[in-house]
This record gives sequence, C-alpha cells and structure tokens, in this order.
Amino acid sequence: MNKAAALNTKPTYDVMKVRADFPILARQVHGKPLVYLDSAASAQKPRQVIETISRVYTSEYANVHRGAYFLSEHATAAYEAAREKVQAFVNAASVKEIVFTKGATEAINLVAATWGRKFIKAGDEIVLTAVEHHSNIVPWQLLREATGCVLKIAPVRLDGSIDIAEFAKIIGPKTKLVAVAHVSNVLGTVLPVREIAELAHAAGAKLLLDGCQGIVHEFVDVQDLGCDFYVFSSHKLYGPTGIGVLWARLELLEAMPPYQGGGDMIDTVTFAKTTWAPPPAKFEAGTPPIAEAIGLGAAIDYLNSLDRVAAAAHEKDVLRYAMSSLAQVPGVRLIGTAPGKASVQSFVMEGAHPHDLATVLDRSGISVRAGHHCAQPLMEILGVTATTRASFGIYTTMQEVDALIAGLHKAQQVLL
Ligand code: C6P
Repeated sequence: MNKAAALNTKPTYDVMKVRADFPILARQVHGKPLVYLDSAASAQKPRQVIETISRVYTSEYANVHRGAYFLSEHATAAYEAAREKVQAFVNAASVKEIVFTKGATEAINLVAATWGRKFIKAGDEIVLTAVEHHSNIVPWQLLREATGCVLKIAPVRLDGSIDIAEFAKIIGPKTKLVAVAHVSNVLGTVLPVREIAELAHAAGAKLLLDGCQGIVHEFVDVQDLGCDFYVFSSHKLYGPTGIGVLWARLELLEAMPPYQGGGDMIDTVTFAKTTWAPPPAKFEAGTPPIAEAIGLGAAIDYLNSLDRVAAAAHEKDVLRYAMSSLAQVPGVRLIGTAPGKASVQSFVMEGAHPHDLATVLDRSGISVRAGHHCAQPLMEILGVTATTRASFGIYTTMQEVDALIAGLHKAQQVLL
C-alpha cells in the first residue's frame, strides 16, 4: 500500500464507501478521472439527496401550507420535518427559530434589512473581521448607507489567525453587532467564536456567525456557541442549491419586522392593515423552495448516517497531508496556516497566475477554485490579487491530493 492509500484507511471511516454514494465522483473530465477539490464553493451531492429530490417531484410534490388534500399535507409534513432536522442538527432550542432562506447570503441580507433597520442607528458600530466573505460585508455596507452606522474591521494575522486581544480593542460601548465568519472560506481559519461571543455580549452587542464553511467542518451547537444569529447554505453541506438557513433566538425573530411581504407570512390581511404570522412563517413569504428544503433534510440524514467524528478526522488528515505535500512543491507558498484550521487550503505558486494554474489543473481533471474567493479586502491585506484554493470534503482521498501535487509539477513545466 502506498503512503496515500495507507493514510486513507481508518478503522471507522471508509472514504471509498462514502465516495460510492456520490455518483458524480465516478465521472471523467477531459478524459481524466474527476478530482473534485472545490467543495468549499459547493459540495457534490450524495445519491440519497438526489433520489429524495427525484422522489419528491415524481410522487410527493404539491405546494405547502395551502392545500387540504393528501399531497399538499404530505409535502407540508415533509417540509416541516426538514425544519426539525435542521433544528436538531444545530441544536436550536425551538423549531420556530429555523427560518428557510435561499442561502446564507439571503439570510445575512435578511438580518441586515430587518433587525438592522430596526435596531441600528447612526453612529452605532458593527464589527466585522478582515477575513469576511463579501456576503458578510456588503449587506452591512448597505445598512451603513441607510442608517449612518459605522463598520469596524478586526485585523487578521498573516498566518490567518485572529488575535483576540486586538479584536477586543475594536469592540466598545457603541458596538451593536459583531458579524464574523465561523470558518474563513479562503484561509480555513476557525475563528475563536466563543471568545468573540463573550466580548460581544459583554459590550451588549449581538453576534452573527456566517456559518457557510463552519457548518460543514465543525459540530455546530448554536446554544453552546453563544451566538445570536447563525446562517448557512445547504449546497455546501451536500444538499441542494436554492435553500439556506437563518437561525436566530426566538425573541430576536419575534422583534424583527418581516423581510418580504406576500403569501404565507401573514396572519390577517385587509386593505387597511396586515398582521404577521409568527416566526418562522413571518420570514418565508411566498411559495418556499419545497423540494430543496426536503433535500437539505436528506443531506442532514445522510451526514447523520456517517460516523461524523471519523469523517471530521479524515478531513483533518487530508488537510495535514495536503499542507505538507504542497509545502514541498518548489515555489508554492501556503496562504492560511492558522493552528486548528478547517480543510480549505489556499496557495500561490511563484510565476504562475492562479487562474492559469486552475486552467492547467483542469486539463488533468482537477477542479480547484482560483480568484479572490469573494473576499477582495482579505486579498489586499494578504498582498495578493488572487489565490488558488483546494478544499476538501468527506469524500476527498489522499490520492486526490497526490493528483493535485502531480498536476502542479506538470503545470510548472507548462507555465514556467
Ligand atoms: N463561498 C466559496 O467558493 P452563498 O453564495 O449564499 O451560498 O454563500 C455565500 C458565502 C458566505 N460566507 C462564506 C464564508 C462563504 O464561503 C460563502 C460562499 C463560496 O468560497 C462561493 S463564493
């Protein structure tokens, strides 16, 4: 058994068995076996999720919350069961705290447009970090335009870690909200969110966690994390696109005005006055993404069917192997080396633009992301315009890391 194969084998985690659940991983790209190393952008889907969505549309589909007939009642029960699965997955205190959105981006915009417009005033401060994704920057800039609030940015060290002492200096009596990534999509840093929660709450501020990458690699217990809002997208969690989650403590959701008006979010409507349904319906105007929500539920069932501790350990092993292998490629510099990081690895290669590198790797069947990763301010701080990023999931093998390394050596011959 070679080194890579040996590292793949764990008594409790059979990565090849997991891979067999993901039909797309068997395909070829440009005549080469697919090596999919872009799960941080969007994860591939297991057969169990694909079959659930197919089954919904084949035999179980109708609109929800509206029909007094069998199919509609069935679809409603399945949609609401998906909400319960999410509740259990993140350990929310109540199923009423789970709002379905179309993704993390919409969830953050929802908080900014509702809670933000109601509770943030001119001069109030919102604290972000330098590692944020545009989805956790731009909604707050829109709020700044609307309210005159101030955005303050906590710095990141060059290795990608957050200096909590520096963070503490940014938070003050005017801080009303701290909005940070749970895990950085560029650096893989797992932010010290419990310490950040303590700092935020000591200042009387709320904490929003952008859990887009966090929910994938960490065990999320929203009550234990001490946050007030937690958002994520299904498509990075092996579920379908078009569905995401906003979790917020119930009293916050109750105090927030609606985001959009329409069907399903009302209690009574007259031309003179409309009253709202209680959360979560208040925030789910219109026909929701029904099959997508049920598909997310199937993704959660799938993840729960695995040994998740072993899966997480496998991902960490892949990351460690990738970091040490990449570091040995001449001219490669790792971007993001904070201790305890999640399995996302950015790098630059001397003399090769990340986009060219990604294109050459693609010819070998290897899918990686290149660019600014929707984190342009972070790129500026790191002094790069772009990076190449390999990100790993529950199905990534050590041999795929070897393929990446071989692809990089090949790219050096082509590009340098
Ligand atoms: N990051 C990446 O390749 P949406 O698009 O709403 O599903 O997720 C937005 C988002 C928000 N926060 C973080 C930390 C993210 O990583 C993402 C999505 C992808 O890194 C696509 S840009």
